[in-house]
Amino acid sequence: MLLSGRIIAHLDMDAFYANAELVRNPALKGLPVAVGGRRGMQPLAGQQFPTLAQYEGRGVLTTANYEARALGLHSAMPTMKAAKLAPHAILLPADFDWYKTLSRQFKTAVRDLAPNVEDRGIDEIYIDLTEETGGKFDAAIDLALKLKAAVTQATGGMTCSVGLSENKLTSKICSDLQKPNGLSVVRPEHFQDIIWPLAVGKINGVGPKAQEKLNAMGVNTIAQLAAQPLELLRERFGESYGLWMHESAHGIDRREVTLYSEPKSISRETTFEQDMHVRRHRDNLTQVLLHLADRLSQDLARKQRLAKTIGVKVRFADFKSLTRDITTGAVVGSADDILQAARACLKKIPFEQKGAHSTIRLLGIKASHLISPADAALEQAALESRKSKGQAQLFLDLEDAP
Ligand code: TTP
Ligand code: MG
Ligand code: MG
Repeated sequence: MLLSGRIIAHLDMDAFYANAELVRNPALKGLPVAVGGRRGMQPLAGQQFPTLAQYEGRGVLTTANYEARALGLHSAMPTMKAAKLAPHAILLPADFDWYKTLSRQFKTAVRDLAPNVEDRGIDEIYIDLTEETGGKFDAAIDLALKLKAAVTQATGGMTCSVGLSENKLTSKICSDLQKPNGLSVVRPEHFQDIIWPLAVGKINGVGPKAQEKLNAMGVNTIAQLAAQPLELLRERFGESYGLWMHESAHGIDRREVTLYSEPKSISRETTFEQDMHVRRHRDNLTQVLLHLADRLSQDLARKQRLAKTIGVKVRFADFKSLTRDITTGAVVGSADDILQAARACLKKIPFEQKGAHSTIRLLGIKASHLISPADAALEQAALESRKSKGQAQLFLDLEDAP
């Protein structure tokens, strides 16, 4: 694995949900806009858009555009609190389908220019630019500017911010340094100048709890974290997390950009041509369940995964759906094991003798908490050694560091 000489970009869309609303409604341009309202909120007479002042309830904002942030609004802020700060700011309901459409569009535009993309959720990606740039930062800056322009073009005018460095960790920190519409570069020789003065919480993986604990130790900046003896960090935070913190503070991150995202779950389901009564059509349903378990087992085998959790879904005649799942404690992959787990789940569904909830129109099985057979074996071994030694720590790979 190449450790130095890589160039990795982190690209994150600016105020994503809010700017997505601006794309389809240019009249919002220049106005403070927050997303998180209730569907169906209407503008008051004489106004074009609903405002925060109209909101009552216990929701939180998903995001706010930069005009609204200037008024103090931000993601996860209780909407009522936001309404006190900026009653006249516009409040729109979230429309995830629209945001997903724009998400696909910006990712496709990037992949057309630089295909080594790792999907990190709705509004951000890592891109390995090493091949395209020969590991040269000047070339990477040129390419990053092209990527930014392509994203804006593909989304009808949305902007993004990009961080460029030798690894994911640093690029993730630095894409945030000049938002919105930023491009920030941290060459390895500038790591200490740019990154060390920042707060430890800027490291993706140092959450509020860890930050609090570090602050209590007198460690506020990344420079101060870097100055802590490794042994002390290991003692306070555990072997693997302590080592991870130490390396992070020194700009070491070996993670590669992974081009495909792991499926979180795999499921199979069938909608019946005619509704099935849970008693009268018991035999048919058993056949269907067998078939689904068999298909799911094959899907898992093809993806080389085992499941820790199996769930079932039923949709009743009145279209109400219910799911139940169980985590078996062992990993499952065979059709027999899946079937057995699915049956246990079905026992937890409150079927009725008569009426809408005695008849189903859909049956599905889902496998989740997926794990590779190799990792399953490792976990099993760790579990057994812990049992035998009593306290030995579960070995965590660096890749698993939060
Ligand atoms: P972020 O990239 O964290 O935020 P952002 O794109 O809104 O703003 P920034 O310019 O700082 O990147 O999150 C992307 C989207 O995810 C965001 O637009 C809305 C959603 N989101 C939530 O629903 N809840 C949250 O708490 C956060 C942080 C984001
Ligand atoms: Mg964003
Ligand atoms: Mg983001």
